[in-house]
Amino acid sequence: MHSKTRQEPLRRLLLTGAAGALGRVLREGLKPCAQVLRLSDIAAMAPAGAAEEVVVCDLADKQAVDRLVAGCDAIVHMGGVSVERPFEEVLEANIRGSFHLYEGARRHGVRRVVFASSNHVVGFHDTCDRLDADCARRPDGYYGLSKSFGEDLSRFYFDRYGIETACLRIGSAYPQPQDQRMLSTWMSYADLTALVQRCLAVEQLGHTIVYGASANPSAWWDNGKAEHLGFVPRDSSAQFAATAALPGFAPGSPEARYQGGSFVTRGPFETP
Ligand code: NAI
Ligand code: 15L
Repeated sequence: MHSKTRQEPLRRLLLTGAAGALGRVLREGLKPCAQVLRLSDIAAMAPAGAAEEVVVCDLADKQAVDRLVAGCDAIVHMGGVSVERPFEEVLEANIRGSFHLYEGARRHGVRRVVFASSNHVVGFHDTCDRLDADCARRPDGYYGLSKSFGEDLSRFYFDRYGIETACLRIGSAYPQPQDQRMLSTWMSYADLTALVQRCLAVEQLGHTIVYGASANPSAWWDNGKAEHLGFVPRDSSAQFAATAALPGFAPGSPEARYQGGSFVTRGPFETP
């Protein structure tokens, strides 16, 4: 049974990563959720439209993030390094960046965050495993570790300061699956948008971990412990299974064995 939803739109909602692939989708999809949408990224964004504010900001800059968060009621945090990269890059954008964001939320009275975590927090689980929100975390690289840190960070800020967070362990959010693995991990843009909207609207969010996937036949993840969100995916990868021959990993390879796919063998990026 999912909790009631609040009727009033937020006054000001901050969306980080607004220049990114998912940020550009949510820039449109979140318009009904707030009177003003504050859009931020380290990269240039399209000019502000009606009821929008555009702020270029490096998440690694604590003072800039503090100014960015001031005046916001909630945050959808999509910004940061979004693939497996050297630790130093991940440290600045994702680990320091999420710390700066939560410190800003604490200082400025933000009460809710929707945090873009990732399936790579559990990427070294076997593709035969079916996972729920309480499974052991098995990060599959520095990127997955940074998202695992974000999940712990947000839990701490909930337990200590009551700031609610939904951690979205997003699978593969693209217009359509790009390989066999994505028949299990795919999430449509419409389902992603609906999930973020639910996380903003429910009255009781607490600290929730939810897997971001459409209603795929070969799903690996169980959202039974996130039922209070009332999120019901409408799309499914089944529509793509029989079409073009989607590439797959070599049987028996680590990429085929583990849920993280190609991430499990990237790195270690040794610098001379
Ligand atoms: P993306 O790479 O297109 O967008 C990320 C944005 O963050 C970029 O526009 C980039 O400029 C910005 N950014 C990077 N470093 C920054 C910094 N130091 N300060 C401020 N902004 C910075 O990634 P995408 O695909 O849009 O993903 C959005 C979020 O969702 C990311 O956090 C990613 O880790 C997460 N995610 C995405 C999945 C997907 O299938 N697209 C799956 C799982 C998680
Ligand atoms: C992620 O976390 C990445 O941000 C995205 O680009 C995809 O690689 C996705 O995981 C995936 O596992 O397909």
